[in-house]
Amino acid sequence: MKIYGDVQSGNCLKVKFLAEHLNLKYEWVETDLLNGETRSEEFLLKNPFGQVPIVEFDDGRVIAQSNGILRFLARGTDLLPSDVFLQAKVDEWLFWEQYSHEPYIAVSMFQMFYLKKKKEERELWRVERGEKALDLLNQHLSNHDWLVGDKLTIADIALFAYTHRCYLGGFQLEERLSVRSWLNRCHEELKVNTDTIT
Ligand SMILES: N[C@@H](CCC(=O)N[C@@H](CS)C(=O)NCC(=O)O)C(=O)O
Repeated sequence: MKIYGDVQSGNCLKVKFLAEHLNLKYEWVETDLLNGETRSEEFLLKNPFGQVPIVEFDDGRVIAQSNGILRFLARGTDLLPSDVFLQAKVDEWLFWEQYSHEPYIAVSMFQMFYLKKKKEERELWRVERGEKALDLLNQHLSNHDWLVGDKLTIADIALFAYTHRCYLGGFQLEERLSVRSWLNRCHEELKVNTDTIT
């Protein structure tokens, strides 16, 4: 299988972390966002949404949308519980991540990291919502080790991806101790380079 992605993008890193954790064989195809590679005619044939990540299987079939890819690749493993209620709890976090976390944290990161804006040039309304998302995460993790159940799931992987590098979007975790401890637990499980923790 091929994973098309940009190594700086949390949405793409989710898929990389999962593939490595499950020891899946894959070829990484680095795709340059800023040079419009996701909007080329050739790429749009694979994914009309014009975005990474995508996975392309040997038979040419393609799946887009990071959290949908996680769900597909994690099926049958502990990372996606077989219990349907727990699966729905995982989905709660996956949908929340895309609607209430990623648009604020990831887009602030995009503005600072890719567009080289200063911290004070971020959009205030977006920053406020990002801060709220991190507070909510901290609150939940103050009495849970993992987002769902008692072990790592794709909910943790999805939320870990942007949270562990949120400092790149000007967010801080110093006082969010429960998030920090959870990030360390995720790091231990995923063996991600720890120098990215704030
Ligand atoms: N909801 C999508 C979002 C994907 C997304 O926003 N991808 C960005 C990189 S993080 C992208 O490919 N941007 C390039 C573009 O829109 O042209 C997912 O979770 O996969």
